[in-house]
Amino acid sequence: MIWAKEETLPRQEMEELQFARLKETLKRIYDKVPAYRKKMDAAGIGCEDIKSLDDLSKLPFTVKQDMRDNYPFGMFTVPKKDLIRIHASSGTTGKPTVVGYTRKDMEMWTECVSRMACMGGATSDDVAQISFGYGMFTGALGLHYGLEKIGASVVPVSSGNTQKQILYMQDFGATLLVATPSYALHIGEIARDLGIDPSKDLNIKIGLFGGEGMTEPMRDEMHKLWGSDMKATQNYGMSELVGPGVSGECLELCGMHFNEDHFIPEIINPETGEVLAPGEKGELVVSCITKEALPLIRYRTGDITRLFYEPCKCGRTTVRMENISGRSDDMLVIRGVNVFPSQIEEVLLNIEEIGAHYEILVERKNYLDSMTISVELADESLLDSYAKLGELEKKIKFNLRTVLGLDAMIKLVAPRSLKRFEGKARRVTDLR
Ligand code: DLL
Repeated sequence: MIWAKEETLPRQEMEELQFARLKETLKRIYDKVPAYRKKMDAAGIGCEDIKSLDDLSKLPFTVKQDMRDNYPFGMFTVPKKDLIRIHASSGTTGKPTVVGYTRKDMEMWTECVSRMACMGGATSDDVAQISFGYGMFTGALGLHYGLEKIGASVVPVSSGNTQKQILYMQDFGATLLVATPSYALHIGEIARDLGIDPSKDLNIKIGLFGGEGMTEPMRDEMHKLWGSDMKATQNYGMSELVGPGVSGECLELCGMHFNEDHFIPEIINPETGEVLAPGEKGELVVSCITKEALPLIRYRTGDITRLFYEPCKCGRTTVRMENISGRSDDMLVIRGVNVFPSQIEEVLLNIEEIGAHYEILVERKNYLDSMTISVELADESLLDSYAKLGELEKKIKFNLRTVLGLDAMIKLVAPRSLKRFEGKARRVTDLR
């Protein structure tokens, strides 16, 4: 089901709408946010210089550091009393990034999430178990409101306490699961431990996943565990932009549809800042054109992807974004070779004998970078055969070398011995 008519607008109409909204937002930011005014003045650009959507590229970027420098509310265009919700995301370093919503922002956010839920196959008949952590993370409350709006029955179970999650799932007859892909796999594993086969004994038919990437081999793992008929879709968002609801996959599974009437995407070369042509891969930059409290313009997400403008078979005309292949800042440079953890995941998960969990450790030994990847065996019985383990290790090394052009040390470990995550998985430790 297509939730909103804006998802099917002809391109010209969409662009006219975007331009009108951009102009209005820009003027408001220039008037209300001193940090923005300073940036635009320094770039020698005024609101009147933006005469078409093509001129968007003349505007300066906004970056995470701007949010930190103006912590907590300095980038907001409304007084604090107009906010009805505040969230924050904590990075690994520095101050948290604070985001806020007016009542109108909450309506827009809810609308965007309702769209993505419908794209993923949700309807008012679904019983939706939300296994994102409730709290300052935007994932849980974002999905909560969007799913309620379409009339689904929401079960706000939050993350953790996995056995109880499974009990609720069974007893309430949950049909839809919201989680990070890594947590969804973990819930499935625990269910199996309890003698419950998720694909037969549970009734989850829809997985709305997001908050972290799900490579295609990981989606295959999801199907193996939860059933081949599960509709497992990817959903993208970022708290600075709104939270979940920026883009989501439809059931054609050919990229995530951007809610373009609210967010304008661009792809840039992360080194030069130059805007790239449709189809080219680079860093996603997003302008919020309908937000009241925190309408960031040309925000550098750090996420690497590409955009496709051809209309989709599902009937939506909105631009589609390829699965994120990494972040410009989680790129590992190992002995001069650029490596994204998602590339490693693709290689590993395509090897049948190993499971969906892995850990990457990067160290510097005697001035040389070294990478050790711990990989779980899918089946315990392999542990008994020294020869087979040796062969498997060779195969993993060979496949990694072919794709990455890099040698890695491989540690094969017993099934279920690596750490599991209830939220976003943290698989890389860089000790350099
Ligand atoms: O993760 C918002 C969200 C919640 C989206 C739930 C979808 C579902 P943050 O915590 O601010 O917001 O983290 C944003 O997470 O820049 C990406 O690097 C990563 N990310 C989010 N969704 C995906 C995805 C939420 N589907 C950061 N694929 C982003 C890959 C994703 N990466």
